[in-house]
Amino acid sequence: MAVQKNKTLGEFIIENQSEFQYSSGELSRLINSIRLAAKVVNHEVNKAGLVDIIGEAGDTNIQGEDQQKLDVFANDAFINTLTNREIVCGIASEEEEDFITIQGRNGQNDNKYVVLIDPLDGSSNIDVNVSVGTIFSIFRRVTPPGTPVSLEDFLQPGHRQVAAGYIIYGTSTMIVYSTGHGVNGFTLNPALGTYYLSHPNLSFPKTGNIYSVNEGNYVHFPQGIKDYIKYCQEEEEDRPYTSRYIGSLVSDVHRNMIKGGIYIYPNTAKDPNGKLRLLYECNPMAFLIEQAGGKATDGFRRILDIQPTTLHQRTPFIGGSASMVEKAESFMHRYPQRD
Ligand code: AHM
Ligand code: MG
Repeated sequence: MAVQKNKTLGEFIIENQSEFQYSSGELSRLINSIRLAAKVVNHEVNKAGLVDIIGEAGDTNIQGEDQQKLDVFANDAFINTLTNREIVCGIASEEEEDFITIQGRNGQNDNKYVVLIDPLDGSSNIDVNVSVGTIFSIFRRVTPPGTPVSLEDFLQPGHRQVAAGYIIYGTSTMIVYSTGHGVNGFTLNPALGTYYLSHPNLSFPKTGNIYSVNEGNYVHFPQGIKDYIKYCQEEEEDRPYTSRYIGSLVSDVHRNMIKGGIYIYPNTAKDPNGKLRLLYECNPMAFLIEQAGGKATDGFRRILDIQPTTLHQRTPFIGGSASMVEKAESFMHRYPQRD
């Protein structure tokens, strides 16, 4: 892959600002803020292994400050950064029951964008030193600027996203995002604290040989998914496929985007709508997957066309290389659609 040497995320944002549909610099500043908050969170996530030395969440640290759980820390870091800079008019987070309205200093907020965020996805992986991520989704508000945001600003179908992305805190820390003009990935040089364009124009291979699903739940899966998993395991020219499941949506999708593969989190008997959240997990990942040439569905509907009805609603999710997702859908369609 020919990568233009040394292009930083900051330079990239400035150079590509004119691509944004309503270019006023606001979206650029917003992505810049996310980049900064991600550095703060990255620093903290990197210290997670020292928890026995510097103390558990709930303890008091050496400076007399209370230790926070990392997902709470990440939530505060993103919310504080976006709030202090008055860069958005509202935020919804996996960690907050209700959306947050951001007041401007003069009591009025003229910003156009709302952000929906999962500050630390896959946080159960932290204790065992496995990659975690942050996922974000950005919409233009539908209510008039200057008025307080309302629920309808957040309950927009995913195809209206103006930008979405994730941060992966892995062997390297990366920001991968899209403003609707393809997907680009930037890797953090921790020595300099600078993100460099490392993965320009990321695109999902049309097909692949990796399937990612928590097979421990197999007995509870819909019959269509069970049949598709059997198909993945059959001995054929290009099969059986390889099974890879990290249990961290960002990491599993990131790997599949580079290598080609499918990620599945279906509905189960226990969780009739699956586990993943539509607004700050599935929508932004589906936006990125589509921008990278892949597909994302709930088995019957395009994820980005689902009209949300509640902030924390869940949805089954199948996303990845287009031809693999189409194949999985074809198995789902052999059985009646769930309600
Ligand atoms: P979380 O938001 O509580 O971290 O849950 C979301 C995560 C995804 O990152 C991951 O793909 C999935 O849950 C794993 O769930 P499971 O352990 O049921 O396979
Ligand atoms: Mg999550």
